[in-house]
Amino acid sequence: MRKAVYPGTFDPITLGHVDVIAQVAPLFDELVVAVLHNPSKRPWFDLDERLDMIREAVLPYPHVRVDAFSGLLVDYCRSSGIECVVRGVRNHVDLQNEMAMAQMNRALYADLVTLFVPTSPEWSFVSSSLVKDVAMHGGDVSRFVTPRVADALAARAGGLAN
Ligand code: COD
Repeated sequence: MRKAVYPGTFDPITLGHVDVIAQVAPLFDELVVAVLHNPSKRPWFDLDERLDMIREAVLPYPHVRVDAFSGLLVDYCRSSGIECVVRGVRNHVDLQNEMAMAQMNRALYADLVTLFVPTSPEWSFVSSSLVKDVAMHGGDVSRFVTPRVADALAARAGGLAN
């Protein structure tokens, strides 16, 4: 069985993330979107909210499963029988950071391969941080996230402003 993991913070999932999932899902029997559970990072959305938003966004992709992990990604991969990590790349800055992570992960787990997926150009400027910033200032983020995530961002931004 060909399995891969697409790990991330997904705070929240954007259409850039969904684009990576759409490109890669057909290549594997199972693609696990794995959300890092790390409360010390103080995410906008708690783990369950992020998992629910991802589950809804990946409904069109039948081989995609959503999971959470904590600790080292390599330990999650070992215990799940996964030997391929998918990462999205938007530009040369991403590539530089991703190279270091891929090589560190490989140093920790020699069987692990990282697959870099270039984003489609329309999403190359989209990030979870920027959509939160736009939402925080009352901007329209509906082109960059699913309707459910747009609603959640507006609600959270409103709550933070009060
Ligand atoms: N288009 C395409 N790809 C995108 C876009 C976009 N618009 N936006 C983001 N992406 C890609 C990112 O480049 C990344 O590949 C992925 O989507 C997820 O992005 P984020 O921002 O949600 O997640 P990250 O980068 O914060 O995730 C980092 C991990 C959680 C994977 C990492 O910190 C980790 O593995 N932590 C566990 C501890 C560990 O093992 N540490 C050692 C690492 S070497």
